[in-house]
Amino acid sequence: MNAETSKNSLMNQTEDQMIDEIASLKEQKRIAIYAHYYQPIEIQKIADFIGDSLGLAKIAREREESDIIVLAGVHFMAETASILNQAKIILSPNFQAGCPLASFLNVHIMNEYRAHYPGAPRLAYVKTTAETKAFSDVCCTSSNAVRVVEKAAQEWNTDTILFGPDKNLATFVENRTSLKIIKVPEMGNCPIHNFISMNDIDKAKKKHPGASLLVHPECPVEVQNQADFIGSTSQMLQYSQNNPNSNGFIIGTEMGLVEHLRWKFPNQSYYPLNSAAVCKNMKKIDIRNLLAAIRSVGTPRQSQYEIRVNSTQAAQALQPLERMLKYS
Ligand code: CIZ
Repeated sequence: MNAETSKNSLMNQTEDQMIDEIASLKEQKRIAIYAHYYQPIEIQKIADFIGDSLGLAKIAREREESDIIVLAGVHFMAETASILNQAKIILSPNFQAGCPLASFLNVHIMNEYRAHYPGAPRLAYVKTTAETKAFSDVCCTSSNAVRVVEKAAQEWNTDTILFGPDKNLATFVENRTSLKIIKVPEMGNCPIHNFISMNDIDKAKKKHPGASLLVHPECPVEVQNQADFIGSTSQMLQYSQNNPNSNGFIIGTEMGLVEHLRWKFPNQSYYPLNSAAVCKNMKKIDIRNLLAAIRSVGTPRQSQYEIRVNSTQAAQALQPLERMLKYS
């Protein structure tokens, strides 16, 4: 099927037909679909694995059954999967799915801060480009940031850490350690989480009295301070399973996680802290472009969907990721 025929046939198919075709093609071509918790729920429902970025990258490393992975998530997630799985083919259904937070930090900015704090380790949150990771000493995710920072401080024998790019996660870490956390840059933030406000908490608590408030550490610190629990997506999921509350849970993160929890745990009640917390980049992946990526496998069009971090950069970026895995 050439590109034009493929496009035309996609335009004429219903969503159910496309989902059936995805299911049969991924069997035939031995392709695995990995989806982040922030993906549209219809993508999560057809995925082989759902998780946070690190969880997905680790599964890709452990699983042998497929050498081709379609990563339904934003660009840095596909890059991370490529760094950790150089022998596998990683496809992204939409190269336009970027991450505004990752754009806050680059090698030039890191270098400027480094000049002021030459002995401090450079810590890159997982929401960074492969290039930034390659220029860092250690990576972290929102679930292991505190532990990783403490271990890095010990290894570098310093009390100062260069931490980028999320200022709210940096404050979260700073408040839980006695270390000096330098935000690189000062104002880096995820617009979806940073937009969640105290007003949202007032409204949600009035509407759902008695519900537990779970928020992501990328939310502003005043919002974090009101929470019953602060954690990453997978930690929020775990918390709600370990601490059932008949009055439900108010979830302070991107809407995809709320939809995931409602789907997987229908006996509990989950309410968004702000239902406008929708990452438009995550939602750039849809059934149509996912099918187009899967159809491309084994054709000349496959290269249009491939994300491959080159081997030199991957080897450099692997070190901070491996260091994180060792620390956490
Ligand atoms: O690590 C991830 O996937 C992100 C970006 C957030 C989270 O809490 O899972």
